Amino acid sequence: MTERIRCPALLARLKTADEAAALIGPGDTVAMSGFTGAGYPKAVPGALAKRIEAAHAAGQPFQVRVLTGASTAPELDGALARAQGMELRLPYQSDPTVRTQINAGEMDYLDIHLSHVAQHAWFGFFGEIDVAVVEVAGILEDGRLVPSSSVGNNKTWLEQARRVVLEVNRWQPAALEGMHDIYYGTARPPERKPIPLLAPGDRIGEPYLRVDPDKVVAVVDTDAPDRNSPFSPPDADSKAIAGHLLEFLRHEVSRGRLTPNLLPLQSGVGNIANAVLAGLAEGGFRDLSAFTEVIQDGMLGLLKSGVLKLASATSFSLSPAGIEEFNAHVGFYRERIVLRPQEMSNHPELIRRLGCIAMNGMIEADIYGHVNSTHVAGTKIMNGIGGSGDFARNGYLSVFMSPSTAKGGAISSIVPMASHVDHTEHDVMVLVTEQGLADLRGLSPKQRARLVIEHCAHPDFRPMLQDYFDRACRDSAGKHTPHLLGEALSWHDRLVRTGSMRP
Ligand code: 0RQ
Repeated sequence: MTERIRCPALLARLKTADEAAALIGPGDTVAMSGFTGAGYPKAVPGALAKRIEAAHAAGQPFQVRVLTGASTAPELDGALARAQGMELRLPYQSDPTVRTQINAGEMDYLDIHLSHVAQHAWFGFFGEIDVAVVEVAGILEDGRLVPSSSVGNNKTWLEQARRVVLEVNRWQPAALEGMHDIYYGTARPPERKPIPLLAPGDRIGEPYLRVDPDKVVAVVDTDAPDRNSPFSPPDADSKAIAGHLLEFLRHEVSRGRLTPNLLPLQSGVGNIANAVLAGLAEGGFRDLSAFTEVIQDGMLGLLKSGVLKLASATSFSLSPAGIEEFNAHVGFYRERIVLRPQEMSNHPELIRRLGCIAMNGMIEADIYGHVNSTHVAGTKIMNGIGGSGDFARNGYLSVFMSPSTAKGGAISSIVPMASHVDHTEHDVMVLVTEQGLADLRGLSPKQRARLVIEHCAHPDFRPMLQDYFDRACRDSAGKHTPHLLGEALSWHDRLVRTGSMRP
């Protein structure tokens, strides 16, 4: 244990998870580490959930407000939600119990651009942060912290919280030490200066997190794995989507709009994103770079084969096989991977400067190119906007991808009017489904609609979309973005009433 906790003053604050959870009270705002199932605290949230359940059993109210980096795991989100312990949650989440409670109106949820979370905390928009619960991979003799498998908002949580609980997880590879780049040059407006990062692999900060040791009220020793679920192989639709996108990128290279090693890639998480990465591996590309949020198994493979020369992210979300691969070739990966705070990995200034190629999933797009990433039928949250807005608004290219139908063909992902808009027509450049790709750059709304219907819609829904568009062009009051307002959301209304968008 002293190997990981080398600071005597902090070693003296060693406590059990139950003792640490006892320092969190009803109504507290608790900021936790964790980003896409990596680097979240493994023990204190469960102990807190038990306390909350005991309080509820005794008829006492007990809920907390929970802030994180992004999604976590059943041990955190799942445990606290099952205990009815969260009054409010922010930002991105993907836990089924949390989702159910948000959609039942039992929990407040703030869905915020991931790059905004830290600064909104500095600006005081979330009120005071009572406690930070942060997983680290180790503590140095002088009290500085070796970050864990994700950085997320930890720098901000450690700075802003009144009390700090550290979980030191011996399971995290010791070799993580030195891979992080924590930039301490951020300031509030009007004192802000340019961020001196000019290439995806630049190191502009320091490898450790700072914490005021006087604020640390507990140090908890853990030895538990990240969520690290294995990936399923890409299905036919994902492969088709990846194929269209790769053909488009090759076309852009042939037109001289991209160089053969493209521009820094940002890739979302999930099945389609994995298929795109797998496609890049087979597509003849070399010496690419990634400026993204999450490093998944696929990226390790690309680094190893030389397709990618380096990757910058905020989180390291690997399967058990990925962890094994990383540990076996630590020396190689350490030189090619940088993990940063999410306000840097997702920073609009950096994404714009580097000219990222942003590739993200969507729930639906409408014929004019507005994209809904978050809400089923306009009212039910799926996960959240995550970093898709940070990258789509500021990237050199913004691509959104989805199969053209969902739920066995009952739902069309291309609709007359998006039932919720996360990315407006002004931020969306390319739409891809397994049917094809629509390059919307430089087109007016009506030109975009023709292309989206023809290239992206499923053949079962294409005639209905064409009919809607034709009648809207004829009967709409305004002819710039023609709509039939009484009918525009009728597909979603039908879905809610009958379970299908089909007539
Ligand atoms: O539901 O699992 O119950 O079957 O949505 O859909 O097709 O597997 O695709 O995993 O890429 O997720 C937009 C949700 C797509 C994701 C979204 C249902 C579908 C299925 C998943 P089931 P797929 P994906 C980087 C960037 C926002 C955040 C983001 C997302 C489930 O990409 O959360 O981009 N994006 N972050 O059945 C009803 C539709 C539907 C639908 C799909 N039109 N209507 N249900 N589904 N389309 C990462 C971070 O920021 C951390």
